[in-house]
This record gives sequence, structure tokens and C-alpha cells, in this order.
Amino acid sequence: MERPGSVPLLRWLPENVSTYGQEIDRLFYLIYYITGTIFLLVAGTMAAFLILYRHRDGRRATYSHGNITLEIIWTVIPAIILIVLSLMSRATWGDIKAHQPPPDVRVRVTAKQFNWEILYPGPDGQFDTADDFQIDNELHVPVNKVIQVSIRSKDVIHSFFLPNLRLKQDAVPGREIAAWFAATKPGLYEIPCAELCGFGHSGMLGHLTVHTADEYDTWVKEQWPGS
Ligand SMILES: [Cu+2]
Repeated sequence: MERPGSVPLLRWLPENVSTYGQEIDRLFYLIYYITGTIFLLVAGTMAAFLILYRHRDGRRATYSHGNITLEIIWTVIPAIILIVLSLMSRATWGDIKAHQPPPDVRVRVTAKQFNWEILYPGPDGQFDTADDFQIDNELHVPVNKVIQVSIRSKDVIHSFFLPNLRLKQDAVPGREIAAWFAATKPGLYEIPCAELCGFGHSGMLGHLTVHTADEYDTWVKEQWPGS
């Protein structure tokens, strides 16, 4: 969703409803603006040179053997930018990935060609017990709660992607990978597969429903009437 008064080319990510989305977006836009500016400078300079140094009668080409000072400058400056960006990315990555907060809700997501199997542990909170409940492509969570997702795959590599939550994690056969998010706004969001996984890849789409606390309680009661 577009913010009022924003220029689409400058801010085009989908609406952020993730608690850690701002940190990701800040980094994304910083890198985007730096590379965008440099792209425009390089393309502009190239276009200017094409015009300035086009063929003209009576003008001979001159040979240049390079300029060491210039080369040092345009190597050192990008190197510094790269190091600063790496350190910033590392700090953000560490904040989000290394410090998973204690989960309020746990689900297991198993990717397969071409569906997301969403497994809820049920009232006992344990997976692989009788009260487990599985639905394809439908993830229901409460708003403002920490959701822990254990991601698996049954066949090939898929990628569990919640664009609005700024979460993307590969699902790798033979591994169980933990990810987490907390949504700040109720609504319906998409769960596309972000890794080309076969002929049905483009149709591999689930939906995340973020409920208010009351709505979520109602949904839980519908799935587990006895609880
Ligand atoms: Cu897939």
C-alpha cells in the first residue's frame, strides 16, 4: 500500500506490518538509494561522454594510460560503503535472527510441490499429537503476538515469503529452520513461494490472516471445540 504523498519510484515496498520491518526497510532503502544514485551518475556520465566525444571531422583520438589517483579513489570509496553496509546489515540480522523472542504461538510450515502445509499443535502445544490440526495454505495468527514458524520441505527447496512481514526463509529438505514474526495490523496477506520449485511454482500461494485477539480466540474455538 502506498503512503500518502509518496513517490512510487522512491518507496515501493508493500505495506510493512512487521515489528522489525522498519529496520529492514531502512537498510533496503539506504542500499537502493546509494546504488540508484550511482547508477544514474554512471549512466549520465556515459551518455554525456557519448555526445561530447562523438566523431568529428579533423579531431583525432588521444590515448590515456589511466589515472592511478582516480582509480584509488573509486576503489576505496565503494569499499568503505560496502564495509559500512555490511556492518549495518550484520547488526540488523543479529537483532532479528539471533534473538528470537519467546513464542506466543507456534506453527510448523511444510512446503511441498505446490502447497504450504500449515500444522497447528493444538491446545496441548505439542506437535505430532492427536489434537494437531493441518490446513493447506492458510496461516491464522493473532495480532501483536510472537509467532514462531518451523519451516520444512518435503521435496525441493522452496522459500517461505511474507512480504508484508519482511520475512523470507528458504525451506530446505532435511532441515527444520526456525523463523519468527509479529504482525502489527490485522488483515489478509499473501504467502508466495519465493524459490522457483517446479512447474506449479507461480501458483504456490498461501494466505496469512492476522486476527484481532477476539477473532483469533473465536477461530481457535472453531478448530478445537472442546478446548
Ligand atoms: Cu515452492
